[in-house]
Amino acid sequence: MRLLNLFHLCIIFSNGAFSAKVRTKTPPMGWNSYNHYGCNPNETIIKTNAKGLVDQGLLELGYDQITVDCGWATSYRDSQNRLVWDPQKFPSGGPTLGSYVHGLNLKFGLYSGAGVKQCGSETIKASLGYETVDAAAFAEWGGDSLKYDNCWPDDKDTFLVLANLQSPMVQYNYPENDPSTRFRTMSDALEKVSRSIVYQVCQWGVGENLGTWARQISNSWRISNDIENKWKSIWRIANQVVPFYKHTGVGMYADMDMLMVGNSGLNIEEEKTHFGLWAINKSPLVIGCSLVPGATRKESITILKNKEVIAINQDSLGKQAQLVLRYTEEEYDIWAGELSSGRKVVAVVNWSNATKNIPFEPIPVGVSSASGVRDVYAATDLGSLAAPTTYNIPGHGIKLLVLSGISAAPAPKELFYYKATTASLTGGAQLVSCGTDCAPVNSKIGNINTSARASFSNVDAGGSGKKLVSVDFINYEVALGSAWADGTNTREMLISVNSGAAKRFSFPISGGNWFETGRLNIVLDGFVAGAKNTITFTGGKGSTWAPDLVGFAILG
Ligand SMILES: *[C@@H]1O[C@H](CO)[C@@H](O)[C@H](O)[C@H]1NC(C)=O
Ligand SMILES: *[C@@H]1O[C@H](CO)[C@@H](O)[C@H](O)[C@H]1NC(C)=O
Ligand SMILES: *[C@@H]1O[C@H](CO)[C@@H](O)[C@H](O)[C@H]1NC(C)=O
Ligand SMILES: CC(=O)N[C@H]1CO[C@H](CO)[C@@H](O)[C@@H]1O
Repeated sequence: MRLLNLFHLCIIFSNGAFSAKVRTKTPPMGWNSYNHYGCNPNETIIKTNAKGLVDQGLLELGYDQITVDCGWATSYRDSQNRLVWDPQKFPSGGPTLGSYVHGLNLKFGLYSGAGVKQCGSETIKASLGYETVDAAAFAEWGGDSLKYDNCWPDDKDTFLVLANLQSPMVQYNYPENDPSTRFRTMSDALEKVSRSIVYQVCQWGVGENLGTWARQISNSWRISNDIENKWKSIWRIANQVVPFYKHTGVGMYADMDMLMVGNSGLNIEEEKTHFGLWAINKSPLVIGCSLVPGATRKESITILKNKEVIAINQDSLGKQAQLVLRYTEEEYDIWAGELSSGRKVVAVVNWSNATKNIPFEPIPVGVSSASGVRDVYAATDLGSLAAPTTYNIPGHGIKLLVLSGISAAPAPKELFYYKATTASLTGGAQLVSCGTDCAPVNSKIGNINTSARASFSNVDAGGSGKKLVSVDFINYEVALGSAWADGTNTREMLISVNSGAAKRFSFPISGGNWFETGRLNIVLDGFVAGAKNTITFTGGKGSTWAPDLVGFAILG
């Protein structure tokens, strides 16, 4: 026992003192019952999908985990206090199903939650208070991973319904410790069993600083409310994952939720964009459609089987991509990330619903030239790249490129920085002091809306015309409850140079709370030479707030 602990310590330290044990070097891949079958899995469903996964050649591509999501257990525990597989839905029992899954060379994924009951049920038991006995059972049943959900965080149902008028099943305002004790308790219990069980936290990003605590106790962690089978979910989750590059790495990944590819809510271009964004951000790739042969359209299966996209996701560096540049009115983003062997992945995302010619410059992604440019979805080599170019991208489509033979471009220099503290404010806009937070200024301007402005005068842009500007902002509008309706996690700001036409920008989530700064790179035009410019920031949308503003840098 003592030896085992020392061994664990070594592993922990070799990956940094504040990281979870690496149980999966690359993002987990597999299939999960929830997106297609809801909280209603059964033995037939799991077996036919497991077999379908193997028969359609998905196992050999890396999809090696089959997870039975919510709904598998009963409303009672057995005489040893263990969870019980529902005998109606799983007549052969869980361990036998585990053997079947293992017999197909697949891993057996289990599901429970850090609450009294499972999601989607008024009665089915989850693991809160029974972590030790449940972890032991998961190991004994041959479990290889555990998705650990966040429903019914306590049993004060009636009280909560009366007091807060919210569903006791899903409590977005449930007070979470930092790190969350409920999720750490299961992590500790899994450490003590003799089986390596990949721990997949599904806490939805309730509370603050998820990336900071979740990476210490788990191998992946859900960053947001559930994906819906709709295009708007892709935009929401892409905006939510942006700051997590600070926390992800080998063995610890931000989970953008299970894939909707193949569930018919997205068209083929949208499915490619969805799969591509999940891949570059190193999200687990967990198939959520039916893999019963013939049940899902062939084009969707082809997307899921794209070896080159999978290779980007499974790259040995485990590095999440970053949002490099955003053009909101032109409706596109440039994302980029590092891959092994000095390569880079670049994604140009067309958020508009029309086909567009979208300009792409290599310098902002840190490339002065690349001798190899692979258009991943077209499976075509585009030759080399050393100058700005243009890509024709379908509506809601993605241009996914892998650049190799790269000669790096030096990062653009920060010529001037303008702090929130130097702005003149109108309307309700207010300077807020943040102590040591709101880097690098330690203050921010809040309450910016369409009737409030922050203006910076005597701005030197290092020359006239178009400039690359990095806006330091704070947005922690995580849109948990509102995600189901039209709620958005982005905040809009209008920015104008020298009283020219204002441009609108959508700001993503910036960090883990209302005091962690994020940086969005944008291009502004209309500057004049010398310290003679005025830049004005104001709200971009009706009665909603703009992001808080920390400052901005002019790059050159
Ligand atoms: C599993 O679910 C499917 C689809 O709902 C149903 O046809 C089948 O009878 C169920 N099997 C069991 C064992 O419950
Ligand atoms: C594209 O978006 C515009 C504006 O949001 C909308 O009016 C139009 O109906 C959409 N077209 C398609 C083909 O979805
Ligand atoms: C902007 O915010 C202020 C409070 O700071 C509020 O009084 C005003 O009504 C808001 N404007 C709009 C258009 O919502
Ligand atoms: C950056 C950008 O243009 N964002 C738009 C992307 O698409 C979604 C939905 O399709 C819009 O809501 C955003 O405004």
